[in-house]
Amino acid sequence: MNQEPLEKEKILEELSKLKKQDLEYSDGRILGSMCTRADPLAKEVFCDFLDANLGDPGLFKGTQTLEDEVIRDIGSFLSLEKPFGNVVTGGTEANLMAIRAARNMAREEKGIGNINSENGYSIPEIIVPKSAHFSFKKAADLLNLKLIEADLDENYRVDIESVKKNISDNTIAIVGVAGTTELGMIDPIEDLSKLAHDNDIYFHVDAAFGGFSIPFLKDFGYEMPVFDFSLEGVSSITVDPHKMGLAPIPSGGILFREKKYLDVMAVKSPYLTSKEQSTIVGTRLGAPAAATWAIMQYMGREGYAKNANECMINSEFLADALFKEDFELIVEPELNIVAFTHPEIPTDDLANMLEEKGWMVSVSSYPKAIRIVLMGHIKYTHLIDFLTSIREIKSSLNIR
Ligand code: 0PR
Repeated sequence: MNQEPLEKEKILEELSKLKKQDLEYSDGRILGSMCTRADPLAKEVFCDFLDANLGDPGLFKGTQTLEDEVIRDIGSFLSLEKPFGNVVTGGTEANLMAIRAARNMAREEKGIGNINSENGYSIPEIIVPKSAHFSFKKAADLLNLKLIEADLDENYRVDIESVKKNISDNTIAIVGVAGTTELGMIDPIEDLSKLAHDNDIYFHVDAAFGGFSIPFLKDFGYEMPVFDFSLEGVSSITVDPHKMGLAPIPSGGILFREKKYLDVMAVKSPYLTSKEQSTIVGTRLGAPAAATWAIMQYMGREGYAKNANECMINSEFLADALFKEDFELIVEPELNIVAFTHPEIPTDDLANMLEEKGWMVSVSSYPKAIRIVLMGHIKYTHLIDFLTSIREIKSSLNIR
């Protein structure tokens, strides 16, 4: 730490040097991220709300209204007129809140996880697809739950029979994913919802990635399965503005069907302007809610539909082009993620060769494949350049 205060110019100069080491979304080289470039309007609004604290909402009533309106507006495209929930830091916190609500609800209503003189203590269980995001591992660890991973079918969607088989007296929640992290697949949410409802089990849908595209792709005639609150078994949905919602980081969304899910995890906050708090975070920045509100107004349903459609068109183009270059697609892209392997090139080697050429791809774990997330910052011209690199790699390995 410097002893003497530094001058502003010197500080900014140092910052700019380090920022130059960061990649820019607009270069089109970030191919494995679900986040994207923040819109200038969102950046401006974000800075304007940098000292608003939603942890003490009575002091920031305007910002609280913005958060409420964001949640209400997200509910409007997820078939829920009056949702309850929060703008949080991202999908991890949203999933954690959902599982915490489920855990507390099951404890309160069914006594699951209570110490009981007859049965002793049984650990509450959650059933998630094997493809679920690792945030559920954190949730299970933090909340002291047993995590059960259900098998996937041949298209990497959860196998409903495997979920059914794993239900026990200690099941406190079932999770389905609408837009899996690695492949962008949509689980059979309708079947899961029915299964959960019939068994009186909390059902959470993780639509962190798909939530801001599936509803809008329907407007363009894409056939998309139902995944939202119109299904009576769905208790909560994660949907992240900082992914396909184009909001700046950090902005996650958690929506609950009923207020009781917030109430069951509320703790008293007697000396604050709100007397109870259900969020995990205490002092809570208002800027993400305000910036998300602004970008949602700015995009409108039409803007989101156009963005989602363009991402899908690019995904289909890339998938097609790779297929013609003899790559194997893991699945037909259901959302804007393309995952592929080459029969003659080990996947890690291919990822390294692409990185040497400046392409930041990611490698999926199940199955192992190169995984490209086609966010809006990736344009057609970037894909043409990418395919040129792919051909160069093939020819350097004498593959036709
Ligand atoms: N649920 C799903 C379905 C997700 O894909 C993710 C994250 C989460 C929850 C957790 O969300 P937060 O990371 O917002 O807490 N999916 C991406 C992933 O882990 C996030 C990401 C974004 C990773 C940008 C890398 C990156 O450059 O792959």
